[in-house]
Amino acid sequence: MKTFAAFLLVAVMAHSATAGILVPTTYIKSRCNQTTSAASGGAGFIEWSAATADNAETCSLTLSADVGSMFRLTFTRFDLDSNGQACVDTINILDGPNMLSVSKTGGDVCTQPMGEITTVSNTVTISFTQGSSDIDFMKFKIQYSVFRMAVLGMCTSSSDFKCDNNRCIDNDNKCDFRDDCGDNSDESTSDSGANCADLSDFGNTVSNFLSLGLAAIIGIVVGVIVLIILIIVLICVCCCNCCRKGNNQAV
Ligand SMILES: *[C@@H]1O[C@H](CO)[C@@H](O)[C@H](O)[C@H]1NC(C)=O
Ligand SMILES: [Ca+2]
Repeated sequence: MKTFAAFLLVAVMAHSATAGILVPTTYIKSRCNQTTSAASGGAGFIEWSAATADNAETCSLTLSADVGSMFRLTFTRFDLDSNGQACVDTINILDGPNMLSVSKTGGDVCTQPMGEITTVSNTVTISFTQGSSDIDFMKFKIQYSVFRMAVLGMCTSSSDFKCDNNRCIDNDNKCDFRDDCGDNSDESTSDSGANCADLSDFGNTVSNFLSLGLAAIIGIVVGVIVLIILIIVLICVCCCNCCRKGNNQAV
């Protein structure tokens, strides 16, 4: 059972690594003032720039999804620059043409992310003005997911996963350690839900092992090594006996 849990962990990590690569990061600066399409049910990250030190530059990026789709945005990083009184970097988010959230002003809020943002339209625009010229390009990171609402309790696409909150997301975004539904039901371990692998078994095994203490762990490790050496010696002895027998018969 424990080996199985370890196997599952490796499988899940391999899956999420691939899923992580498949989820694209779009840099606003390299798509300055452009519109880019977002796959229906898909997900990705938005960042300001791969690396830059440009001063006082404004760029916006519009993500456009199929009609009927909506966006869920959360910040996984938020670290705008401040001059002590106000944030010198500005981030604005528009739902279709409507301004949704604007950067707060005031010294200490520049590192406090805006809450979760859910659009009602199928386009979202992120506009950013870099107010300072430092080399810090890690200003913010937005995780987005595109979802549709289920119709009569059903998702329209067979490759969709239905969240508990009636949103439909792409199956690929299930069990990838990111909350794409908004209620985290795509990461649920329950059989009737997303049925993601339960890693707590493996965690318990590891913590039980570590709680044994150093002496016990060394004891177990030495024991295992001795056992392996014994097995190797036994195999060698057996082989030698067989060879001798074989040689004797040949003579
Ligand atoms: C993008 O739009 C902003 C604001 O409308 C403008 O100030 C900026 O010069 C534009 N940048 C480019 C590269 O088009
Ligand atoms: Ca997910």
